[in-house]
Amino acid sequence: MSERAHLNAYPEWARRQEDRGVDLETVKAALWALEIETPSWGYGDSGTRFKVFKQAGVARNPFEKIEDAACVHRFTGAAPSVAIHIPWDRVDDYGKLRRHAESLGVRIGAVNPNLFQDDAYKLGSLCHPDPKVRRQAVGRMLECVDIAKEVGSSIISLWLADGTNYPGQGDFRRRKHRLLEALEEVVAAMPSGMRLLIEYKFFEPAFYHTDIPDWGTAYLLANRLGPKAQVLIDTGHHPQATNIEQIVATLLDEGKLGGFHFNDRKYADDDVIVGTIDPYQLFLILKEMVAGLADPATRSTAAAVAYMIDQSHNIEPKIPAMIRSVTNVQRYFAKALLIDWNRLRAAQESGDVLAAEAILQDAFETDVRPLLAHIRAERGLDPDPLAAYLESDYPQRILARGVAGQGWGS
Ligand code: PSV
Ligand code: MN
Repeated sequence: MSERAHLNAYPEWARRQEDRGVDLETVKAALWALEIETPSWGYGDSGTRFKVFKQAGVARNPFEKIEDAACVHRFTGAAPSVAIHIPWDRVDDYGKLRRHAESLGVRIGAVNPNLFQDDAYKLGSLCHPDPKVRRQAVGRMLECVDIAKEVGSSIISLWLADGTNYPGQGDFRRRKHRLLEALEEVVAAMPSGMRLLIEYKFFEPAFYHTDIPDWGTAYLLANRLGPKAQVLIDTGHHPQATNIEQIVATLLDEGKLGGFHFNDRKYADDDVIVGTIDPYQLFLILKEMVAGLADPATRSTAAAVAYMIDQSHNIEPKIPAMIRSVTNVQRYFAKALLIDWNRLRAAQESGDVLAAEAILQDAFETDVRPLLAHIRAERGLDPDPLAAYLESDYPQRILARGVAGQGWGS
């Protein structure tokens, strides 16, 4: 059923929610405050380590990737920024890239230094035993700081692929010291207002150890680096069954949650569309954000959290996949906004385990499609962004690009 059909259900839906005491104006404002950044690399060709299936119409350069990101924003109204990856998105004139984005109604968001594809990084980058290689990697990060200044971005987002393949190959503590020293230099070069978000991942590409494997290590580094550094949670970067929402709550409470990379997975870091495998987990993560936004103690940290998509669409069409990702995050955020917090607190305080759990289920099970269709229509958007995209001339128009998409490493 098209999302459009849900528009008619809104008046009745709204009455029911208001009867429950929901303040719909607050819910709507919170929904539009949710801005979801899409990644430039999601508009290029990507694949698994076995095969990149090239698609017709895929963006051929950073300018076209931004055009596609702007298209996602035009249809969803909720994705006003695009993350870039250096060197994949290296251009001669970043002012031109910035103006290009702005002319299309979007802005450039997080700048991601890529420290994993140069031959020099075989044994690591910022943790490499050779100071010359470390210098090269710090240089890449400083380049990203300059790019961020030029494009008007306030976020450097670091995923460090460093690690070792065999016990004994490296010295954990020495590598940690090198990493901290390198990041101290980067943070010192960042202007005030710019943040370094430190991502962690417990495996890949190294087989034995990873230098920033978990949130504890990322938090430790962020703490040592001071207020400009925070942690980034990529939902696909945890061992199975990790309680990610608890990590969200803890980092928020410590003022150290900086952002998310959303994606979903069944097995490892699959990078499939957020909300397609474990929507309840996404809801529980966003519940912690809703709680954090409501609490004066965590509000400013929560309000500055960057919500970013980090996915790799290998077999599905890129732009529709991105539209669905954005609307999925909106959907589960909307459900989290409907939690009856007063009843939940009362159930928690009185030890009513079953009631507390049922209150969350009640919000999760609420069909929010009438609400989302309505707020889009109120803003002059189509209630069904994906259908509207497919009916537009954009999918046809981009076919003129041919099968020449920019891909990993190019
Ligand atoms: C690594 O798996 C990661 O999550 C990092 O965020 C990278 O920037 C991104 O994927 C794209 O390779
Ligand atoms: Mn990521």
